Amino acid sequence: MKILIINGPNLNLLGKREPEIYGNRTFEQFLAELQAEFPKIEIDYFQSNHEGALIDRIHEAGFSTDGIILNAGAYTHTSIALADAIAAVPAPVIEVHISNVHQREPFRHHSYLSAKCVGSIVGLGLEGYRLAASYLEVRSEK
Ligand code: CA2
Repeated sequence: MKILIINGPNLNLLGKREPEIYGNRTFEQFLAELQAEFPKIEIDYFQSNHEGALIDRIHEAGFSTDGIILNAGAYTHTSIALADAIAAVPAPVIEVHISNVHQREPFRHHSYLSAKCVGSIVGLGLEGYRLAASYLEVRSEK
């Protein structure tokens, strides 16, 4: 079984800035833990600050993996193009947000992506990625 975690713009700064919102671990540290915890899943990781690069990766992984965990960062709230990419691929996509976007500014309350995703996990910190991986593992066994 193979999944891809995709992080969007500014998430390369995780663990380096704004720890009160996003925590103090880098994603690379967290990913190593996740890979150890799910030995049956090949977990790949991609981060980009560029919308087109995110779309290209969704197209690739959407036809070659058992699922995508996507935190599209601020593109969540702006990108019809990303929503179209999610809708165009057969792999299930789980939307994850580290912070509780509904407790933040009103412009973060709407996601163009949610309706195209299998489900969304928000506000549970990095734990959201773990829960999404667990869901995809259970789903692939059905
Ligand atoms: O809560 C999330 O996961 C977000 O997707 C994070 C985005 C934000 O625009 C979304 O509304 C919610 C921002 C990512 C910025 O990441 C940083 C991480 C560390 C330091 C600075 C920014």
